[in-house]
Amino acid sequence: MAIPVTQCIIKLHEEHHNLEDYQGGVPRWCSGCGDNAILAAVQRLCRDEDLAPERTVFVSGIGCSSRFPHYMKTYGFHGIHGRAFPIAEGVKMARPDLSVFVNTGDGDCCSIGAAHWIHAIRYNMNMTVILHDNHVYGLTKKQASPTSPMGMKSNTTPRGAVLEALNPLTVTLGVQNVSFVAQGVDWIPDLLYDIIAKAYRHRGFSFVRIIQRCPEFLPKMFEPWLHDPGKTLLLTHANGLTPSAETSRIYKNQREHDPLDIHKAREIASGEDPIPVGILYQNPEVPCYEEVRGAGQPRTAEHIRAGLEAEFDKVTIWPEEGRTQPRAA
Ligand SMILES: Cc1ncc(C[n+]2csc(CCOP(=O)(O)OP(=O)(O)O)c2C)c(N)n1
Ligand code: SF4
Repeated sequence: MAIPVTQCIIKLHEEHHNLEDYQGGVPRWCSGCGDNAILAAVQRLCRDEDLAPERTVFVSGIGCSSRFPHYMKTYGFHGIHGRAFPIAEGVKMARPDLSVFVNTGDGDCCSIGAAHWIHAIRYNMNMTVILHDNHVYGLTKKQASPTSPMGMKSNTTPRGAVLEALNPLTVTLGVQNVSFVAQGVDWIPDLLYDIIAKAYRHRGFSFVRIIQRCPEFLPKMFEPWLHDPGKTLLLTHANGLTPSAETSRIYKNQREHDPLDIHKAREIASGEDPIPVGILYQNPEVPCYEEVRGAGQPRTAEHIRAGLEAEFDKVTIWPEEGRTQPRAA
């Protein structure tokens, strides 16, 4: 029997998601916190990509930024401090078909989670990683983080930070198997969206550092960049970002940069003033760990039991005869 046209239209409409389908709890972030802009960009991306909420997972560690999964109406895992990456890797290994996002702060990723971060880059599992870099520990009220600039006063550095800041972009670009590195700032929403969208569409570990304002503890930190568009270096390329005419009218300081060129990417990444914004590096050829390992194969209870038995047999000391192998059947 033919389906009436009106029913077809209703069905199509039902299958398309709108912004509300991704909006979870009301954010508790301070007003003016850059995390709000990141959340808006990500929800827009989910809507535009029509991601099925039940097949999308946001994983985080601990921190203000790590509250992100609560504000998404998808699956989520608000993990433990610094451990977002291994949790996300486990999810991806078990269910490579899911869209996996990681939200992590500069303390969460670059301090307590640094070892996991380095290995996650090398594993190159297909996930979109958003580093909310506000240069400070926000949740625990203003301690210095590894990305705090030298001289920054905080509760743990009352006379000013004495070490040069760690640069998350150059670190990521220095690890084997790096496949995607980009940088955005929370106060240019259209570029923020374009960068996160590029990252999401990349097959592999997409690392996006977003310079994020924390008006509560560092209200003046990014003021010079907010007031002077010339202090932003826009990276443009046919394989990277193509800014709109409106954006180009404001951000005239532009540089053509091919994201395939890792040497230039490293050089650009080491500059912090002007802040480079755009796609620094992308190599779609790097293999993903979950593909190399054939993750996500259908496994029955019998498969799992047989695998466990085989593992246990390797280390079993059989009491009679001091055998270490089961008696042949
Ligand atoms: C094992 C452990 N150590 C320390 C803490 C305390 N702690 C919670 S969040 C945090 C830092 C958060 O800073 P960041 O990752 O930069 O996120 P932000 O709050 O700035 O978004 C710390 C030290 C903890 N929860 N667990
Ligand atoms: S303390 Fe800073 S990082 Fe945390 S919610 Fe407030 S503005 Fe955002």
